[in-house]
Amino acid sequence: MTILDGNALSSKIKEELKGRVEKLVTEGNKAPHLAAILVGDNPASQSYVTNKIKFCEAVGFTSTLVRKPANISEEELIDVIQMLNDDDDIDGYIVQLPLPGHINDEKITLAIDYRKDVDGFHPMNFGRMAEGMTTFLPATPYGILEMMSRYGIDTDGKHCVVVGRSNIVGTPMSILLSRKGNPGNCTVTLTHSRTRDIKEELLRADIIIAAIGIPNFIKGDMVKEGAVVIDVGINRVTDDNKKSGYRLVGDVDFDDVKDKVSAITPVPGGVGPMTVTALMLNTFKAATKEIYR
Ligand code: L34
Repeated sequence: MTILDGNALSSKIKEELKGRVEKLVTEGNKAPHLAAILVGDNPASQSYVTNKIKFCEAVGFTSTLVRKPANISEEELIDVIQMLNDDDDIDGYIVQLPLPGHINDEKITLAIDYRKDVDGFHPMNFGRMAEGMTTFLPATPYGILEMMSRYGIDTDGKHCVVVGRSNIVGTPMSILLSRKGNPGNCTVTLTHSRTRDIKEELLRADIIIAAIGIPNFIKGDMVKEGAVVIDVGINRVTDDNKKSGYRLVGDVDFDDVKDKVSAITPVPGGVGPMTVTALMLNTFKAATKEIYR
Protein backbone atom coordinates (compact mmCIF):
# COMPACT_ATOMS: atom_id res chain seq x y z
CA MET A 1 0.00 0.00 0.00
CA THR A 2 1.33 3.41 -0.99
CA ILE A 3 0.69 6.51 1.09
CA LEU A 4 0.32 9.38 -1.34
CA ASP A 5 2.35 11.92 0.61
CA GLY A 6 1.13 15.41 -0.25
CA ASN A 7 3.60 17.10 2.10
CA ALA A 8 6.62 15.40 0.54
CA LEU A 9 5.44 16.03 -3.01
CA SER A 10 4.60 19.63 -2.19
CA SER A 11 8.14 20.17 -0.83
CA LYS A 12 9.60 18.70 -3.99
CA ILE A 13 7.54 20.93 -6.28
CA LYS A 14 8.34 23.89 -4.00
CA GLU A 15 12.05 23.36 -4.69
CA GLU A 16 11.44 23.13 -8.44
CA LEU A 17 9.32 26.26 -8.41
CA LYS A 18 11.88 28.15 -6.35
CA GLY A 19 14.44 27.44 -9.07
CA ARG A 20 12.07 28.61 -11.79
CA VAL A 21 11.38 31.85 -9.89
CA GLU A 22 15.11 32.49 -9.42
CA LYS A 23 15.64 32.02 -13.15
CA LEU A 24 12.75 34.35 -13.96
CA VAL A 25 14.12 37.07 -11.69
CA THR A 26 17.70 36.59 -12.94
CA GLU A 27 16.37 37.21 -16.43
CA GLY A 28 15.16 40.61 -15.27
CA ASN A 29 11.49 39.85 -14.60
CA LYS A 30 9.63 40.71 -11.43
CA ALA A 31 8.73 37.93 -9.01
CA PRO A 32 5.24 36.41 -9.42
CA HIS A 33 2.75 38.18 -7.15
CA LEU A 34 -0.25 36.42 -5.57
CA ALA A 35 -2.91 38.22 -3.55
CA ALA A 36 -5.55 36.63 -1.32
CA ILE A 37 -8.73 38.15 0.02
CA LEU A 38 -9.80 36.69 3.34
CA VAL A 39 -13.21 37.75 4.64
CA GLY A 40 -14.05 37.15 8.31
CA ASP A 41 -12.17 34.95 10.75
CA ASN A 42 -13.13 31.36 9.95
CA PRO A 43 -10.25 29.43 11.62
CA ALA A 44 -9.92 26.84 8.84
CA SER A 45 -9.79 29.55 6.15
CA GLN A 46 -7.16 31.45 8.14
CA SER A 47 -5.04 28.32 8.36
CA TYR A 48 -5.35 27.59 4.61
CA VAL A 49 -4.54 31.16 3.62
CA THR A 50 -1.57 31.18 6.00
CA ASN A 51 -0.26 28.06 4.24
CA LYS A 52 -0.61 29.83 0.89
CA ILE A 53 1.26 32.93 2.05
CA LYS A 54 4.04 30.80 3.58
CA PHE A 55 4.41 28.90 0.31
CA CYS A 56 4.77 32.21 -1.54
CA GLU A 57 7.56 33.25 0.79
CA ALA A 58 9.31 29.89 0.40
CA VAL A 59 9.46 30.08 -3.42
CA GLY A 60 10.17 33.79 -3.73
CA PHE A 61 6.74 35.01 -4.80
CA THR A 62 5.49 38.37 -3.60
CA SER A 63 2.25 38.00 -1.64
CA THR A 64 -0.46 40.35 -0.46
CA LEU A 65 -3.08 39.40 2.09
CA VAL A 66 -6.20 41.57 2.09
CA ARG A 67 -8.23 40.95 5.25
CA LYS A 68 -11.80 42.25 5.54
CA PRO A 69 -14.35 41.89 8.35
CA ALA A 70 -17.23 39.41 8.01
CA ASN A 71 -19.72 42.27 7.78
CA ILE A 72 -18.17 43.78 4.63
CA SER A 73 -20.88 44.55 2.06
CA GLU A 74 -20.97 42.91 -1.34
CA GLU A 75 -20.31 46.28 -3.02
CA GLU A 76 -17.27 46.93 -0.84
CA LEU A 77 -15.89 43.48 -1.61
CA ILE A 78 -16.38 44.06 -5.32
CA ASP A 79 -14.47 47.34 -4.92
CA VAL A 80 -11.55 45.40 -3.45
CA ILE A 81 -11.73 42.96 -6.37
CA GLN A 82 -11.75 45.85 -8.83
CA MET A 83 -8.65 47.23 -7.15
CA LEU A 84 -6.84 43.91 -7.58
CA ASN A 85 -8.03 43.65 -11.19
CA ASP A 86 -6.51 47.07 -11.88
CA ASP A 87 -3.25 46.53 -10.00
CA ASP A 88 -0.66 45.67 -12.67
CA ASP A 89 1.77 44.27 -10.14
CA ILE A 90 -0.64 41.50 -9.10
CA ASP A 91 -0.51 38.49 -11.42
CA GLY A 92 -3.23 36.46 -9.76
CA TYR A 93 -5.46 36.43 -6.73
CA ILE A 94 -8.05 34.39 -4.91
CA VAL A 95 -11.09 35.14 -2.77
CA GLN A 96 -10.96 32.47 -0.08
CA LEU A 97 -14.24 30.55 0.33
CA PRO A 98 -16.58 30.21 2.11
CA LEU A 99 -17.85 33.81 2.13
CA PRO A 100 -20.41 35.09 4.68
CA GLY A 101 -24.01 34.24 3.76
CA HIS A 102 -25.02 37.78 2.76
CA ILE A 103 -22.49 37.78 -0.08
CA ASN A 104 -23.40 36.18 -3.40
CA ASP A 105 -20.50 33.92 -4.41
CA GLU A 106 -21.57 34.00 -8.04
CA LYS A 107 -21.34 37.80 -8.29
CA ILE A 108 -17.91 37.69 -6.69
CA THR A 109 -16.61 35.02 -9.07
CA LEU A 110 -17.88 36.96 -12.06
CA ALA A 111 -16.20 40.17 -10.85
CA ILE A 112 -12.75 38.55 -10.92
CA ASP A 113 -10.70 39.26 -14.04
CA TYR A 114 -10.41 35.77 -15.55
CA ARG A 115 -6.80 36.46 -16.50
CA LYS A 116 -6.01 36.76 -12.78
CA ASP A 117 -8.34 33.96 -11.66
CA VAL A 118 -5.70 31.53 -10.40
CA ASP A 119 -8.45 29.56 -8.62
CA GLY A 120 -9.95 28.71 -12.00
CA PHE A 121 -13.48 29.42 -10.74
CA HIS A 122 -14.52 32.00 -13.37
CA PRO A 123 -16.79 30.56 -16.11
CA MET A 124 -14.19 31.52 -18.71
CA ASN A 125 -11.64 29.24 -17.06
CA PHE A 126 -14.15 26.56 -16.10
CA GLY A 127 -15.47 26.52 -19.67
CA ARG A 128 -11.98 26.29 -21.11
CA MET A 129 -11.32 23.39 -18.75
CA ALA A 130 -14.45 21.60 -19.93
CA GLU A 131 -13.38 22.08 -23.55
CA GLY A 132 -9.89 20.77 -22.82
CA MET A 133 -8.14 24.08 -23.54
CA THR A 134 -5.18 25.38 -21.54
CA THR A 135 -6.51 27.26 -18.54
CA PHE A 136 -6.15 27.86 -14.81
CA LEU A 137 -7.41 24.54 -13.46
CA PRO A 138 -9.15 24.74 -10.08
CA ALA A 139 -6.49 24.17 -7.42
CA THR A 140 -7.77 21.03 -5.69
CA PRO A 141 -8.44 19.04 -8.89
CA TYR A 142 -5.16 20.32 -10.37
CA GLY A 143 -3.28 19.25 -7.24
CA ILE A 144 -4.86 15.80 -7.39
CA LEU A 145 -3.95 15.37 -11.08
CA GLU A 146 -0.39 16.45 -10.35
CA MET A 147 -0.23 13.94 -7.51
CA MET A 148 -1.60 11.12 -9.67
CA SER A 149 0.80 11.82 -12.48
CA ARG A 150 3.88 12.18 -10.24
CA TYR A 151 3.03 8.98 -8.39
CA GLY A 152 2.50 7.22 -11.71
CA ILE A 153 -1.08 6.25 -11.00
CA ASP A 154 -2.55 4.74 -14.13
CA THR A 155 -5.99 6.18 -14.87
CA ASP A 156 -6.41 4.98 -18.45
CA GLY A 157 -9.70 3.09 -18.87
CA LYS A 158 -10.22 2.96 -15.10
CA HIS A 159 -13.56 3.33 -13.41
CA CYS A 160 -13.49 6.41 -11.22
CA VAL A 161 -16.22 7.23 -8.71
CA VAL A 162 -16.35 10.83 -7.53
CA VAL A 163 -18.34 11.47 -4.36
CA GLY A 164 -19.66 15.04 -4.18
CA ARG A 165 -20.66 17.46 -6.96
CA SER A 166 -19.31 20.82 -5.76
CA ASN A 167 -18.19 23.42 -8.28
CA ILE A 168 -14.69 23.48 -6.84
CA VAL A 169 -13.96 19.74 -6.52
CA GLY A 170 -16.45 17.06 -7.55
CA THR A 171 -17.76 18.52 -10.79
CA PRO A 172 -14.42 19.65 -12.25
CA MET A 173 -12.74 16.41 -11.11
CA SER A 174 -15.33 14.36 -12.98
CA ILE A 175 -14.73 16.39 -16.13
CA LEU A 176 -10.94 16.27 -15.91
CA LEU A 177 -10.71 12.53 -15.31
CA SER A 178 -13.08 11.70 -18.15
CA ARG A 179 -11.20 13.93 -20.61
CA LYS A 180 -8.88 12.44 -23.18
CA GLY A 181 -5.34 12.49 -21.79
CA ASN A 182 -3.14 11.42 -18.94
CA PRO A 183 -4.27 11.56 -16.20
CA GLY A 184 -7.69 11.04 -17.74
CA ASN A 185 -9.46 8.52 -19.98
CA CYS A 186 -11.48 7.31 -16.99
CA THR A 187 -15.05 6.15 -17.02
CA VAL A 188 -16.46 8.46 -14.37
CA THR A 189 -19.47 8.11 -12.12
CA LEU A 190 -20.38 11.30 -10.25
CA THR A 191 -22.27 10.48 -7.06
CA HIS A 192 -23.90 12.86 -4.57
CA SER A 193 -26.48 13.14 -1.79
CA ARG A 194 -29.30 11.92 -4.06
CA THR A 195 -27.45 8.87 -5.35
CA ARG A 196 -29.53 5.75 -4.58
CA ASP A 197 -26.80 3.38 -3.46
CA ILE A 198 -23.39 4.97 -2.99
CA LYS A 199 -21.89 1.77 -1.60
CA GLU A 200 -22.85 -0.18 -4.70
CA GLU A 201 -21.26 2.51 -6.90
CA LEU A 202 -18.10 2.70 -4.78
CA LEU A 203 -17.55 -1.05 -4.89
CA ARG A 204 -17.08 -0.76 -8.66
CA ALA A 205 -14.45 1.97 -8.38
CA ASP A 206 -10.79 1.54 -9.31
CA ILE A 207 -10.30 5.14 -8.18
CA ILE A 208 -12.34 6.95 -5.54
CA ILE A 209 -12.35 10.73 -5.14
CA ALA A 210 -14.11 11.57 -1.86
CA ALA A 211 -15.25 15.18 -1.49
CA ILE A 212 -18.44 15.32 0.53
CA GLY A 213 -17.36 16.80 3.86
CA ILE A 214 -18.69 13.98 6.06
CA PRO A 215 -16.03 12.69 8.50
CA ASN A 216 -15.06 9.01 8.01
CA PHE A 217 -17.99 8.42 5.62
CA ILE A 218 -16.29 5.79 3.45
CA LYS A 219 -15.65 2.51 5.29
CA GLY A 220 -13.67 -0.60 4.40
CA ASP A 221 -16.72 -2.52 3.18
CA MET A 222 -17.43 0.21 0.60
CA VAL A 223 -14.08 -0.08 -1.15
CA LYS A 224 -12.86 -2.61 -3.72
CA GLU A 225 -9.61 -4.49 -3.06
CA GLY A 226 -6.70 -2.57 -4.65
CA ALA A 227 -8.55 0.70 -5.22
CA VAL A 228 -6.80 4.08 -5.23
CA VAL A 229 -8.42 6.44 -2.73
CA ILE A 230 -8.09 10.22 -2.88
CA ASP A 231 -9.54 11.81 0.24
CA VAL A 232 -10.38 15.49 -0.26
CA GLY A 233 -12.27 15.90 3.02
CA ILE A 234 -10.73 18.01 5.76
CA ASN A 235 -13.13 17.83 8.69
CA ARG A 236 -12.41 19.24 12.12
CA VAL A 237 -13.75 16.91 14.82
CA THR A 238 -13.53 17.71 18.53
CA ASP A 239 -10.76 15.88 20.33
CA ASP A 240 -10.13 16.70 23.97
CA ASN A 241 -6.75 14.98 23.82
CA LYS A 242 -5.48 17.67 21.45
CA LYS A 243 -4.18 21.04 22.55
CA SER A 244 -6.22 22.71 19.80
CA GLY A 245 -9.35 20.83 20.93
CA TYR A 246 -9.83 19.21 17.51
CA ARG A 247 -8.22 16.89 15.00
CA LEU A 248 -8.50 16.66 11.23
CA VAL A 249 -10.16 13.66 9.63
CA GLY A 250 -10.99 12.94 6.02
CA ASP A 251 -14.16 11.71 4.33
CA VAL A 252 -12.59 8.25 4.32
CA ASP A 253 -12.13 6.09 7.42
CA PHE A 254 -8.39 5.68 6.86
CA ASP A 255 -7.78 2.88 9.39
CA ASP A 256 -10.76 0.92 8.13
CA VAL A 257 -9.77 1.03 4.43
CA LYS A 258 -5.95 1.10 4.57
CA ASP A 259 -5.41 -2.66 4.32
CA LYS A 260 -7.61 -2.98 1.23
CA VAL A 261 -6.40 -0.14 -0.96
CA SER A 262 -3.35 0.06 -3.23
CA ALA A 263 -2.81 3.78 -2.54
CA ILE A 264 -4.40 6.41 -0.33
CA THR A 265 -3.95 10.07 0.61
CA PRO A 266 -3.71 10.82 4.34
CA VAL A 267 -5.55 13.69 6.06
CA PRO A 268 -3.83 15.94 6.90
CA GLY A 269 -0.83 15.83 4.58
CA GLY A 270 -2.54 14.58 1.43
CA VAL A 271 -4.70 16.67 -0.87
CA GLY A 272 -4.50 19.87 1.27
CA PRO A 273 -0.83 20.66 0.59
CA MET A 274 -1.35 19.75 -3.09
CA THR A 275 -4.16 22.32 -3.33
CA VAL A 276 -1.78 25.00 -2.11
CA THR A 277 0.93 23.78 -4.49
CA ALA A 278 -1.41 23.85 -7.50
CA LEU A 279 -2.41 27.42 -6.72
CA MET A 280 1.26 28.37 -6.88
CA LEU A 281 1.71 26.59 -10.21
CA ASN A 282 -1.22 28.60 -11.55
CA THR A 283 0.25 31.83 -10.18
CA PHE A 284 3.52 31.10 -11.95
CA LYS A 285 1.56 30.55 -15.18
CA ALA A 286 -0.24 33.85 -14.65
CA ALA A 287 3.04 35.69 -14.11
CA THR A 288 4.63 34.21 -17.20
CA LYS A 289 1.45 34.72 -19.26
CA GLU A 290 1.35 31.07 -20.20
CA ILE A 291 -2.43 31.06 -20.59
CA TYR A 292 -3.44 34.64 -21.41
CA ARG A 293 -1.28 37.41 -22.84
N1 L34 B 1 -11.14 30.45 -3.17
N2 L34 B 1 -11.41 28.89 -1.49
C1 L34 B 1 -10.79 29.28 -2.62
N3 L34 B 1 -9.82 28.54 -3.22
C2 L34 B 1 -9.44 27.37 -2.68
O1 L34 B 1 -8.53 26.59 -3.29
C3 L34 B 1 -10.05 26.94 -1.48
N4 L34 B 1 -9.67 25.78 -0.84
C4 L34 B 1 -10.69 24.98 -0.16
C5 L34 B 1 -11.49 25.94 0.74
N5 L34 B 1 -11.73 27.24 0.16
C6 L34 B 1 -11.05 27.71 -0.92
C7 L34 B 1 -8.50 25.67 -0.16
O2 L34 B 1 -7.59 26.48 -0.27
C8 L34 B 1 -9.85 24.00 0.61
N6 L34 B 1 -8.52 24.58 0.63
C9 L34 B 1 -7.44 24.09 1.39
C10 L34 B 1 -6.17 24.66 1.35
C11 L34 B 1 -5.13 24.18 2.13
C12 L34 B 1 -5.34 23.11 2.96
C13 L34 B 1 -6.58 22.52 3.00
C14 L34 B 1 -7.63 23.02 2.23
C15 L34 B 1 -4.23 22.62 3.81
O3 L34 B 1 -3.17 23.20 3.84
N7 L34 B 1 -4.44 21.52 4.56
C16 L34 B 1 -3.47 20.94 5.47
C17 L34 B 1 -3.89 21.13 6.91
C18 L34 B 1 -4.30 22.52 7.26
C19 L34 B 1 -4.75 22.65 8.70
O4 L34 B 1 -3.94 22.32 9.60
O5 L34 B 1 -5.89 23.09 8.95
C20 L34 B 1 -3.39 19.45 5.20
O6 L34 B 1 -2.38 18.86 5.51
O7 L34 B 1 -4.38 18.90 4.70
